[in-house]
Amino acid sequence: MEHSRTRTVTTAEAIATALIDNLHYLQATVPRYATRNDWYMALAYTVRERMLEGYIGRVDALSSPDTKAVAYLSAEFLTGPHLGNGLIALGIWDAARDAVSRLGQDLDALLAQEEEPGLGNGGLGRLAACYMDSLATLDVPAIGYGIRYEFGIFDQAIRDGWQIEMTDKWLRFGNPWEIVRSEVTYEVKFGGRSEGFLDEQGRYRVRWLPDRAVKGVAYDTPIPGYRSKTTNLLRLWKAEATESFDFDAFNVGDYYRAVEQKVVSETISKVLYPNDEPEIGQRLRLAQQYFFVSCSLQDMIRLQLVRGNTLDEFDTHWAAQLNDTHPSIAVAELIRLLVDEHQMDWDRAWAITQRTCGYTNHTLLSEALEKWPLPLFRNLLPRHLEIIYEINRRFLDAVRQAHPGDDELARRLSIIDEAGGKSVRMAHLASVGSHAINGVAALHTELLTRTVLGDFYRVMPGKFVNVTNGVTPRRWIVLSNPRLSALITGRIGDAWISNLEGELARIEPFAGDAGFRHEWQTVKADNKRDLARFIKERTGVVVDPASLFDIQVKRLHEYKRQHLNALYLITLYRHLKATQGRGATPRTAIFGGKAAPGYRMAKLIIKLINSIAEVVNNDPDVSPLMKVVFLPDFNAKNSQYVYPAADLSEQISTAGKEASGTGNMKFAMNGALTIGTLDGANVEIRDAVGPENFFLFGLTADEVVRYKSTGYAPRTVYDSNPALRETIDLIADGFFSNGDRELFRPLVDSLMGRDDYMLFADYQAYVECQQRVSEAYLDPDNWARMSILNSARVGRFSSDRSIREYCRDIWLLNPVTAERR
Ligand code: NBG
Repeated sequence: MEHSRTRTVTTAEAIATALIDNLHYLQATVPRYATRNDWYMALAYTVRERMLEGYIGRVDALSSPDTKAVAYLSAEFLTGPHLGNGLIALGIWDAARDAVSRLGQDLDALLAQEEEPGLGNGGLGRLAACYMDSLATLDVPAIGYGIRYEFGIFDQAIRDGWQIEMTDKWLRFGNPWEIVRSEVTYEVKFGGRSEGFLDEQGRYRVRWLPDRAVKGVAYDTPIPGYRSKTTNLLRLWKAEATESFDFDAFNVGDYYRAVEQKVVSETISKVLYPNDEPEIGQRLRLAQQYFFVSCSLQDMIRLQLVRGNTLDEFDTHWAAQLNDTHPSIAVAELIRLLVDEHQMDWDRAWAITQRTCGYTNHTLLSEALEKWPLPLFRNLLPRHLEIIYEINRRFLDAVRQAHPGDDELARRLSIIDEAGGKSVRMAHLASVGSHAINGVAALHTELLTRTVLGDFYRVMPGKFVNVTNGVTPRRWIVLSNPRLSALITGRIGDAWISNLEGELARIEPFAGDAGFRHEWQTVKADNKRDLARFIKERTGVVVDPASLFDIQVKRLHEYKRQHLNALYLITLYRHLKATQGRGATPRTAIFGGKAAPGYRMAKLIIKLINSIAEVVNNDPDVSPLMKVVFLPDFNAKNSQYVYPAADLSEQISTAGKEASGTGNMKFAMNGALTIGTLDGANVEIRDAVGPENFFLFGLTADEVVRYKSTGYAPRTVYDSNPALRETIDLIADGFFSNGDRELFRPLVDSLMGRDDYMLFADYQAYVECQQRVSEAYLDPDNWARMSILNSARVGRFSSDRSIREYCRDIWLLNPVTAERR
C-alpha cells in the first residue's frame, strides 16, 4: 500500500508541509497560536513518522519464525533526548533545520525544548541506551524491555551550595515518541501462596494463588539505527489496575476500595529509585523488578508462539540479557512460566532458561550487590521462592558432588544467604541461571573472577567472558560535537560514524599536520566557548575559555573521589596564593553529578566543592587563574555540552572500584586527555592511546588491597605530608565554611579515621600528576597532538564493537551488516 508521502519524504519541502500538518492535526493549532512546545511536538511527530516504516519492518522480523532476537532487560534506560538523535539517524538534520527556519522557527530552540526521559541513574542506564543505538545500527532484532517510570531521576538544583532534589515531571507536556499499545498487556501477580495438585495426567503440579495483581501496559519508543532501514523497539511497561481484580469490589459496591486498588497498582511504575546502589529491602523495588520482568517474559513467550515456534526452542529465538541483577528474577520467572503455566518439565525448562539468559555484572562494590530479606521475598513472591529453593538444591548438590567435603564452598555459593537474617542473593541467582557471566572491562572481569564471583569462577570458569563497555559515537560525537565531526569527515569521509573501530584511526596521521592541529584547536576552543556560555547561564560564574578545562562529571560517590579532586584544588589554590600565580597554567575545574538523596557524605562533598568555589572564585588574587564550578543537574542533555569542551578528563576512582566507566570513553573520543588511575576501562584506554598520552597516577588495585591488609593508617600520611596537612586543616578549621568547624567534620573525620577510598594514599601522586598536566598544557601544539591521538585511537570503545562481542560470545547470533538507507 502507498503511504502518505507527507509522512515519509525527507526533503525540507516535505518536512515543512508535515510540520504544518502535524501542528494542525495533532496539536490542533496554527502557526500564529503555536507555542514553542507545539512546534517541538509537531517536529517530533514529523520525525517519528519517518521512523515507522523501519519500525514495522522490525515488527515483521520479530514475527518471523527464523529470527533470533535480543531482549535487553534493564530497569534503566537513560536515552537522552530523542529529537536530535532521530534527525541524525534518519539523515535529515539539514533538511529539518531548513524546514523549521522556513517556518520562522529555530531548530536549536526546538531541540532545547525536549525534556529528556531520565529513566536511569547513570552509567548503567546510559550504557543500555548506547547498546540500543548500536543494536539498531547493526540491524540486530532487539527489544529493550524496562519500566516507564512516571518520574525519572530527580532534577538537581543547588541552593546555598547544597543539592536540592525536585521531582522530574518529564511527561508534563506530553511524550511524542511513545506509542501506547493498550492491547499489549499482561497480568502480573503478587503475594498469596501456592498449592500443589495433580493434573489430568496425574502429574504433580503447583499453582500460585496470588492475593493481588496488576496489569502492565506496553509503551513503545522507536529506536532508529544510524541510517539503517529498521528501527528497534524500546518497550517500557506502565503499571495499571487490572480489571478482573477490582471487579469484586465494584460488585459489592465498594467503589472507593476499587479506586484505591487502582492507585496502589499504579505506584509500581511511579518512580525510579534514585540510588546507584540498592537500598536493602525496599519492597516496592522488588515489585518493580518483578513487574517488568514478568511482563517482558510473557511478551517474549507470546511473540515466540505468534511466530509459530514452540517453547521448546525458546532459546533458539531469544537471547535475554540481564543488565545487572535488577532483572535477575527472570531466571525464576521463566521457569515458572514454562513449568507452571506451560506444563513443561523442570529439566527442560531449566536448560532453556540457562541457554536464554546472560548476566552482566556492573559492580564490585559488595554493598551494591542486591540481596532480598527472605520474609519480604516470600511475602511478595512465594512461588518464586520455592522455585529458587529448588534451583539452589539442585545446584548445591552438583557442587557437593564435584567438590566433596567442601561445605564452606557450598555455603558461599548458595543463592540463599543463611547468615544472620536470611536473604536471597540476586547475583547468585543470575550467575546460576545464565550461560554467560560478563564483566564490563578487562580489569573488572578479572577482579570478578578473583573476588565477588570467585567461587563461581572456580566451579564454572567457562561461563565467564569480558565485554568491555562502549559508547555510541552517534550521540557522543556526531550529535554532541558537530564541529569535530565536520573536521574529521572533511579528512576521512563519514564512514567512521558507523565503523569507528575501523575508520577513526585514519585521522592519526593528521596529528603530524600543523594545519590540522590548528583546526583541531579551533574546534576545541569553540566548544569551550559554548560551555563557558552555558556555565554563565546556569551558575552565573564567568570562566575563561582559554584556561585548561578540567572536568569531572559523574554520579557523586566516595569511590569516584570527587573529594580527591577537591583536595587538589585547595592545594592548588594555596600554591597560587603563595607564588602569586607566577608561571601558572590557568585552570577551570568543572564538576557535575547527582548524589543519591540519602547519601549524606556525597551531599557533603557537593557542599564542599561549592564552598571551595565560593572562596576561590571570589579571591581577586587567584580567580583570574583558577575557577571552580559545580554545574547543576548533570544529565544526558547537559552532558552534550560538556564532553566536547574538555581538555582534561578526571577518572580518578580508587583502583579496583570503578567497574568500567563510560564517561572516560566519551571524553577521550572528544579529544580530552585523561588523568586517571589504573581502574575500569582506564586501563584499556591507556593501552589504546599510549602511556605517553595519558596522565597516570596512583595505587593499582592490587596495591590498594595489599596496603589495606598491612594496616593503612591515613593519619600517618597526614602527619608526614605538609601540603596534605595544610589542605585538610583548612577544611577542618572552617576556612571554607565561614569559620564553622562542624560543617565538614564528618568528611574530615572519615578521611582521618578510615579513608576507605585511599585519598591520602594517592594524594601526593595526584598532585604531582596534575603538575605534569599543567606543564604539558603550556605547550598547546603538543597538547593538540596528544588530543588528536586520543581521539584517533579510541575507536574500539564504540558500543558497536561491544555489541558485536555480545552477539558473538553471548547471544550467539550473527549481526548482518546493516543495509544503509
Ligand atoms: C556502573 C559502574 C560503571 C560502569 C557502568 C556501566 C552500576 C551498578 N554500575 O563503572 O559503576 O561503567 O555500570 O557498565 O551502576
